Amino acid sequence: MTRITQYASRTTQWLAGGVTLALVFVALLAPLPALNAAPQERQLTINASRFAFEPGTVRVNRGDTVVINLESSDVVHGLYIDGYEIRTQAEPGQPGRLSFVADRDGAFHFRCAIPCGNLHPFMIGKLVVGPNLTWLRAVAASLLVAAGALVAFWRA
Ligand SMILES: [Cu+2]
Repeated sequence: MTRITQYASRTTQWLAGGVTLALVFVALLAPLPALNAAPQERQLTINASRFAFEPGTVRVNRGDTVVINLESSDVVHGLYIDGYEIRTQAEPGQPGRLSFVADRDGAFHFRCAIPCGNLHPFMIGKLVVGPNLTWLRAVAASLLVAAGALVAFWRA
């Protein structure tokens, strides 16, 4: 090996190492919309009153087991989740409960399932099921580290 190819090979090695490290940092530090690691049980309380749900939007990670406690503060309300086709209902003092695994990505409307007044059709909330980004990032970081190690080994 001439001195120049030796130099070139060492430079490539440093570059590969640097790029790998940078990618690992990007994978780990990019802004996280949700800080939850593995799929977990999420207990959510949603309050229903004419003619809204509070909170109106709930976010979970795909794979989470979601338990919704529905409370009503005025009349009988229902909660039906589009796409998951499940429902519960509640009246004051008698909360409803719903449990499911959020196994589908996307945004799903949930709506009141029991006529509760003139604005009942507009009583709608949103369930957002996102990918488990923390988990994906951990996997990506591990793969990159493994790839970096392989490159270093192959170059040595
Ligand atoms: Cu209603």
